[in-house]
Order: sequence, then C-alpha cells, then structure tokens
Amino acid sequence: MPLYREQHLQEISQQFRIYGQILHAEPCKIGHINETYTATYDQGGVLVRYIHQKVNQTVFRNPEQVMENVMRVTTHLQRKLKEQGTGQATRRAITVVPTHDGKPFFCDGDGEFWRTFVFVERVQSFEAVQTPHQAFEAGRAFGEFQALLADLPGGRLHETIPDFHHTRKRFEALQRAVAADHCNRAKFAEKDIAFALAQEPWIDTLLNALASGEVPERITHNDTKFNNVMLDWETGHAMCVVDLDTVMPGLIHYDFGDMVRTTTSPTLEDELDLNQVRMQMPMFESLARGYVTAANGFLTPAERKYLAFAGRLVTFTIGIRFLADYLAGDTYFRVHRPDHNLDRSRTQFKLVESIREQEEAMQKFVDQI
Ligand code: GN1
Ligand code: MG
Repeated sequence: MPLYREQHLQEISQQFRIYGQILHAEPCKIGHINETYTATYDQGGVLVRYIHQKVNQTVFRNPEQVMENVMRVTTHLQRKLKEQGTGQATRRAITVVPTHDGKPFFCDGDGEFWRTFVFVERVQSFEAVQTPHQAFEAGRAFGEFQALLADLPGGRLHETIPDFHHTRKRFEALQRAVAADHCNRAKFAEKDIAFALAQEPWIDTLLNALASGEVPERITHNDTKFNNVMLDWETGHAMCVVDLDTVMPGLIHYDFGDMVRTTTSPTLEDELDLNQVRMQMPMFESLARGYVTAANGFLTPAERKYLAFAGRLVTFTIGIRFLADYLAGDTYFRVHRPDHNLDRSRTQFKLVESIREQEEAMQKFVDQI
C-alpha cells in the first residue's frame, strides 16, 4: 500500500473505539466492490487485528441505511447466539466496532464512508470449493443465518440495492447496454449476448412465484458467494458468514442459487478454460443437504420445489450483470485484466448450461432430503 494510504488509514483508525496503537495495515484483495484492509494493533503488548473497510458509494447509494441493517442484523445474531449458549460469539457473527461517538461508521473529509469490524481469527475463506464437506458447511452456514434472522424484530430491512436480484430488470439493463454499446465491445460478445437473450422465456419464474404468493419474502443474505463463508482452520466448520451489506428482504432462492453458482464448479468464477466449468453433483448434494437441514424449520414445499432451478437463475442473473458491465466499460465490478467481465460472464453461462442438463436430477435429490 502506498505510504500516503497507510497514513490515511492511521487517521481513520483513530476514529473508532479501538484501544492501542496501529502497527500496520494491508489491503485485502477479496471482493469486487468495497476496499478492505486488515490492520494490526498493539493492545497492551498483544497483537489484535481489525478490519477497516471503505464502502463503495457508487454501488451502495445509502451507506447509512446499509449500516442500520448491519447493526440490526449483527446485534440480533449476537444476542441469539449468546442465548443459545454458543461460545465465541465474536467468531460466530461479525461485530461492528463503533466510533468514539457511538456511530457504526465514520465519514472522512473526502466524503468517504468507513466502518470497522472485529477481525475473526483462525478462520479462512476460499475462492473455490475443495471438498464436498466444504459445500455442506456453506449450505449449513447460510441456512442457519436465514433461520436466525427469521424472527428479527422491527420493521422491514432497507433494500440497500433495490431490485438486486430482479432478473427481469437485470435483463432489461443488459438489453440497454447492448443497444448503447458504449465501448464498441458488443462485436466481441455476439455469441454471449445471443445466448443471454435467448434465455428470456424462463427468467420471470421466481418473480411470478413471489407475485402470486407461492413463495414468501424472507430476510436473506443475497451475496452467498463461497468466499463469504469463514471456515475454522482446524475443524473446517463454518464459523460465520461475512459481507452483510446486501442482507435485506429477498427470496431464499437467491441465497441458495448463489451457493450453487459458487460451490459446485471446481473452477473460479473467471475460469478461462470453459471445459473445466461444470456443476458437480457430489458438491451439489452436500450443499443441498447442509442447507436444507439447517433451513428445514421454515422452508415450505413451494420453496423447496425451486431450489435446483435457483442455481440456474442466479448464475444466469450474475452472468448477465457481468456481461452488461463488460459492455458498459467495467464501471461496476472491479476488473484485474482486459475482458475480465466478459470472461466472468462466459464462465457463468457455461455453468448455466451444465446446471440445466442436470437440473432434474438435482431437484430429485432435494426432494428426498
Ligand atoms: C460482488 O464484492 P463481492 O465479490 O462480495 C457483487 C455480487 C456478485 C459478486 C460476483 C454488491 O460481490 O452481487 O455476485 O460480486 N456484490 C454486489 O462475484 O454487487
Ligand atoms: Mg459482496
């Protein structure tokens, strides 16, 4: 990190209720949206770590509402975990560190929005799943997360990004990006665009099910990427889930679908060798077992019915978001190489096809859990 950034981070860190002295801070490269740093402090001779994070305000237009949600959710999780007698509550749910005047965030002189979390030690996250057991743990972790939040008191949570998983609106956004072809890139993505547009007949399925009351709105995480699950170093058990910025009203399918997207293929989400990209049944089975077991208390038969389909839908939705961002000139997702968003969208579309081929078998498995 350049020196001036480090200096700035030192100033930021002093705004929060942290005892001791900051020693150093490193950028953490996970995630496409926010800017995250791991900072080490000396507290009475012991090294203690915290997370400082700058919120991307282009993506999160109302960060104060984001933090209102995050506070309600984390306070509730902490309280329930303690009531249940779960030890190590600050490893089981993230903890927000307030500023000296008790606010959950700090706005610096440049209008940047910062927040701080307790660093969860002795856990790690992975970009791709290595074993079915990990897929099981991911499913269990997010299933428990939804279950714990089912009785969140107070009014409806804020929609921090309205219509976040609204496939029809994402589809229309793609159509607009194709028509505008702002960067003259559509010619490099003709096949991909054609594939995406051809999927239109089934994209409203869950929106219709929600509108007709067949499936209910719940509190969901909405960004259940596998790298948002923290696994204990020693036991491999999921300790907690992170990245709570999009916790808001949603369908459980958005969570389960994104888990299918990020836990069942042996590849990363930007894999270039599409032959490697595929939905692996043993991973799906473990994932589904972990999730359904944890969510069993509240899942309705109608919700179960769409679990395999959810994998296809969410993978497709994120695929078209990548593609639209490629066409618009990479303004939303952070990219690390030319055509990165195009590569990401191709990986998603390949996975959509693989899921579709196996969807019946996947749902059959779910039905007998
Ligand atoms: C973004 O920043 P990250 O990696 O947690 C995105 C998700 C996408 C994901 C794709 C707020 O999440 O919706 O699924 O990239 N988050 C937001 O990797 O748009
Ligand atoms: Mg995220």
